[in-house]
Amino acid sequence: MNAATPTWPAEFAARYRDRGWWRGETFGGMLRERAAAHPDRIAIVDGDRRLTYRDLDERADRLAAGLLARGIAKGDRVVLQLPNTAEFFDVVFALFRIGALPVFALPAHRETEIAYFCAFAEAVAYVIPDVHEGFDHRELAAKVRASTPTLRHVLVVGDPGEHTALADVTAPPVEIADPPAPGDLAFLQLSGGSTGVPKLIPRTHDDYIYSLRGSNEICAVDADSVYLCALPAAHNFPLSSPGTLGALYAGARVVLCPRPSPDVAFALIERERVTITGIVPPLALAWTEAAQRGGVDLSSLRVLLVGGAKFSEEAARRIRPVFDCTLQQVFGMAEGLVNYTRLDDPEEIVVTTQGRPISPDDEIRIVDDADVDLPVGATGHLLTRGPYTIRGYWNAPEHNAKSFTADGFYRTGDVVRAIASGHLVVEGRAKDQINRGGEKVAAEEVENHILAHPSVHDVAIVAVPDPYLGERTCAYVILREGAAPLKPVAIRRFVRERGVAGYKVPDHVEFVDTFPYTGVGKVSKKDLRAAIAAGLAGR
Ligand code: OOB
Repeated sequence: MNAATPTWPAEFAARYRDRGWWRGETFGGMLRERAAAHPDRIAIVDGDRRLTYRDLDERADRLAAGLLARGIAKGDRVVLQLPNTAEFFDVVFALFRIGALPVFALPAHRETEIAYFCAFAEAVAYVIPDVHEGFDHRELAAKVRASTPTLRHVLVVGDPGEHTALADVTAPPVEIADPPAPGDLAFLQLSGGSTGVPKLIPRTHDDYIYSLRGSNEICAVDADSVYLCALPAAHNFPLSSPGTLGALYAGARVVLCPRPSPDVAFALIERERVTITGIVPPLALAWTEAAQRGGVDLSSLRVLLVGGAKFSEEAARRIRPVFDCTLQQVFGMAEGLVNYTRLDDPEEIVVTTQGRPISPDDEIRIVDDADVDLPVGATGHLLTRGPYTIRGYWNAPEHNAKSFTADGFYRTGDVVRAIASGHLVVEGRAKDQINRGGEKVAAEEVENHILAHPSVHDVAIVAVPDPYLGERTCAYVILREGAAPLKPVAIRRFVRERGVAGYKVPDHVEFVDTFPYTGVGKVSKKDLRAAIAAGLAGR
């Protein structure tokens, strides 16, 4: 890492090693070891395809050799935008072996986001499906390639069109001259963000593998587990909590679910005897309703993890009776800290809290607006530091100065309280972000898109409560003087046509004459939210 990307100070790194959290493992080595220990066990199930640990190991080796032959080298960034398919793991492990860094884009991202990731990360390659959910990623890739000088390769799973087929990149395995060390970066994850553009989260082999090991222990994942990857594989929750990588670390089986709807997911749970999976609260609601209708055998399921957004107590109470399995609430963040309720926690704790940290070395501070620590039980801002929480974003010194304290605590932007047992209850959020059922929308990012509309004078994006998603987005728009009236759909279309992920398009648009302003002349989102709740914003 370089000066612009802070890492753990030497004394912290030494402590995390001494205590056995960082054990000097790498992802490349981990797969090699599992493949040697049980080559014929199934690692990945993707539809009718079943890859053993030996298969996955060999595929990673051949692809690593092919990528090296094309000049992709240690430290290079590769934007990865693949759905839940076996190739996702081929590419990830091939890059891990080389020490090139995947940048984990989501399938929903579109041209604006992808062009930004490629440019900001100075990516040398972009890996895509041909067509996914009706969207042709090859066209998008052609545009991004034309505008990104560093981008030398577009690799396509399926029909490559004008680009290169991933299947043609393989080569006979070679010895990797300079493999990554355990303390090196493994990948860049995306931040949910609250700023104009997403930030990149640098995670190392050592720190991430520790979070997997800790998660496996807490969720009782072992070699006999079967993990269903129902959420987009690139997201931190299904990747590591305990997720697909946790399952592979344990030598368990990963079943890839192309879509998380109950019909698709339940059929796979039944067919593959899935024991554990992780979903966001809106899906938990849909799954609970569907499970109550019966007709499928979900008896193999032992643990249902729910997180990414606040899970209501009422919905949480229904999980055990309906699924006859244990609920684990997960409150995590791609920046690091992950909290789980424990398998042996009393039901009251499981349904009313969002869990406690993985590590005894996770430091938690709950502070007021002036960074003063509050007494236990008081609600305040959550700050955290620990063996798998980053000390800074990738190449973002200005953000880092705001997002981290001088002594390295990450400002999560979450407002929480702790109970005596150390379990945290998420009470709200101080960051300017909307949590749309686990999908994070940075208000400023969408506001900037809307401000580009020639008729728009000002805009504020706020969350409005929603029974299903928890929150939806509402754009309050002030038009320029003299501008012709617009319909909400015109704003929504405008945002979509700027090439952003669909979940960022505002759910509602309201035209108003003025905003409530704070004392210093900033739009008061607090007042705006209150006005929405009272049904009379700006009118
Ligand atoms: C997970 O990661 P991100 O990076 O997409 O989002 C993190 C943010 C948190 O700071 C918090 O605001 C919110 O998502 N959040 C929750 C929550 N879990 C996450 N808010 C309330 N209750 C929860 N249970 O979302 C993520 C990463 C790893 C595991 C699970 C979730």
